[in-house]
This record gives sequence, C-alpha cells and structure tokens, in this order.
Amino acid sequence: MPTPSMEDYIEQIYLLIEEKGYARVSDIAENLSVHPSSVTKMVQKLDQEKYLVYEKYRGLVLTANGKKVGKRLVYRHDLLEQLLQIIGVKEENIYQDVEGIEHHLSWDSIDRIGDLVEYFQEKPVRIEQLKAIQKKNEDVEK
Ligand SMILES: [Mn+2]
Repeated sequence: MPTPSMEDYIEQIYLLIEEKGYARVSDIAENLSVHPSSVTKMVQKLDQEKYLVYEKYRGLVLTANGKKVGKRLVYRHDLLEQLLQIIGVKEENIYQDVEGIEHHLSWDSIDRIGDLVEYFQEKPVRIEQLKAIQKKNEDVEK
C-alpha cells in the first residue's frame, strides 16, 4: 500500500503522463509545490517499490501496477470533487478539501460515495431537493 505522500506523487505522475505523454521531475515538483530534490528522492522510492521505472536521462515510466494505482487515485480524486460539487461546496474550497480527505477514506467508503454520486446524477431533481434544504438552513443561519 502506498503512503499518502506516495499517492500524491503517483497521482500527479499519472496525470502528467496522461496530459503530456511524459512526467518531468520539474513538472512534478511544480504541481506538488515541493523541491525537485524531494521529487528525485520519492521517484527513487517509487522505483524501488515497482510503481515506476526511473532512468536519470530518459525520464520515468509507470509500471503496469503504477498505472493501475494511478488510474484509481485519479478516479478517487475526481469522484470526491464531484461529490463536493453536488452537495454545494463552494468552487474555491473543492480542490483543497479533496486533497485533505482523499487519503483518509477506505475504498469501501469511496465505492459508497460512488453510489451516492450516482444517486444524485440519476435524477437531478434530487440535487434540487438538497438545494432546497440548504436554502432553508441558510435562511435559519441569517
Ligand atoms: Mn488529489
């Protein structure tokens, strides 16, 4: 099992390779707001644990397992963003909140949240009903 920090790296590497076709140490460092030397260290660790293959002058490639894990981590992140959007969390809070919670839920909870998101998406009237409750609670707070 990757640690939360390893998960952040695998997730970013997966996204970069999806977007650009490759993941450079400098891009990973920028996206995670860390020093490039930290990236090099973590990349070596991820190489040892067989999530990727790292060659200093040729860049890095995810292994089959690294891709599988990366795909699941990106799915988890996107799903949690969808959940927060549906329940009406302000756009400016969504990314940071997901970064804060994503590592701390079991896959059981993730799958149940998947059901919940589907529940709302299946019938948009359910989202409207939730909004009506929020409106009522906001009025009470005022
Ligand atoms: Mn994330």
